[in-house]
Amino acid sequence: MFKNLFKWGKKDKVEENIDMEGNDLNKEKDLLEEASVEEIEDLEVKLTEEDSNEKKPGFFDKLFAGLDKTRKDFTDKIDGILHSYKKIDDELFDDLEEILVTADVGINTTMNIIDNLKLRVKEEKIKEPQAVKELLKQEIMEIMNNEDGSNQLNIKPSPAVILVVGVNGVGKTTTIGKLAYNLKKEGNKVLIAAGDTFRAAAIEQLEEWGNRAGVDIIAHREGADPAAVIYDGIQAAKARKTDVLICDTAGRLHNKKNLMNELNKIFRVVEREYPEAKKEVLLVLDATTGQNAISQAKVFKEVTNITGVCLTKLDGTAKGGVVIGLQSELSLPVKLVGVGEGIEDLQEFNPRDFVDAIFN
Ligand SMILES: Nc1nc2c(ncn2[C@@H]2O[C@H](COP(=O)(O)OP(=O)(O)OP(=O)(O)O)[C@@H](O)[C@H]2O)c(=O)[nH]1
Ligand SMILES: [Mg+2]
Repeated sequence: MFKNLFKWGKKDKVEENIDMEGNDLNKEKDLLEEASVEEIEDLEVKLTEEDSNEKKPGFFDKLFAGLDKTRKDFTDKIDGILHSYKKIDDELFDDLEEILVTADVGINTTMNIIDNLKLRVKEEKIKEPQAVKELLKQEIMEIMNNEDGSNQLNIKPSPAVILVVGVNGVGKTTTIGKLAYNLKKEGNKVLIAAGDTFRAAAIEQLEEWGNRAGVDIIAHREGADPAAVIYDGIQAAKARKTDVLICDTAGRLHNKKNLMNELNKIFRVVEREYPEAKKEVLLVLDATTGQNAISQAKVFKEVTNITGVCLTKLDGTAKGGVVIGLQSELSLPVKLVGVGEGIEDLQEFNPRDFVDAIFN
């Protein structure tokens, strides 16, 4: 079942073996091969069962505030354009098209939206430029519509395992901390596996988040085999009857062979050791990178079966339109959005709320 999720056959498309910072990853490959998955070394289990008393602000308020820049760049511009026209003509549609493209909606999606708009304006005999705004909102809503509930994490019934993947610095570790916190608050028993063993600092950062969220971490030392960490995480999750095991992974450049080998090995361990668990492969993307996030998603989609996306840093960007492109152009459901650096700044994604927030 799980093995079908991953298209191993395509991994040989990625050939280089140097990471983003130019490090030779063959070194780590050797390390990976030395350590067998069954080897349990330096198992470090930290128990922290503190509960956080922090108050959770309203869901929509946070999303609304987080999307402030996107809304300004997007809706304010649309309002400006629509106000400047006395009648609906091709030029108006060209201007709208430009706004959508610069908001990182994606060319194909933009074309679809504009074509549908033109059709509706004609069919419904709409004359007033301002009326186009509501139509545009409806079209965007339509294009993002996922009524099958695929925007929700597929983690019920428990147990579940969430593998968090993505390139350097997109916000994987931060997202894991926030997600662990949210899931725990919802009454789940949560465990985190520190699968990014590339840097000692990565393990420490995750431990810090684990402390904040009041969730235990399974970690090995720096340089250990990530698959062995995940193996231990699974054994601990089983022993403790954990509902959700969240696994961090190293974030070196996505199109490098060694990273794919590493993910491959992790996936095999999960498949073999935890067949009964629901699986999510969550790709974390940084919204501020706009079309680059879309490119990363395409590459990851080629080598693994991504089941959902977490789009981070929506608070710091006007590129929130990238959500629309991901959902419609790549058919990748956005499941979570990061709207700040705090522990409460991760939200479940709901297309309707999103469109409401950017069209407010
Ligand atoms: N403003 C904002 N910052 C975020 C968000 N999510 C993550 N960050 C910040 O992004 C930076 C990188 O986050 P990490 O979680 O370390 O990213 P990573 O993907 O684990 O990075 P590597 O482990 O180096 O691959 C940190 O400074 C985070 O605080 C978000 O939703 N909003
Ligand atoms: Mg990290």
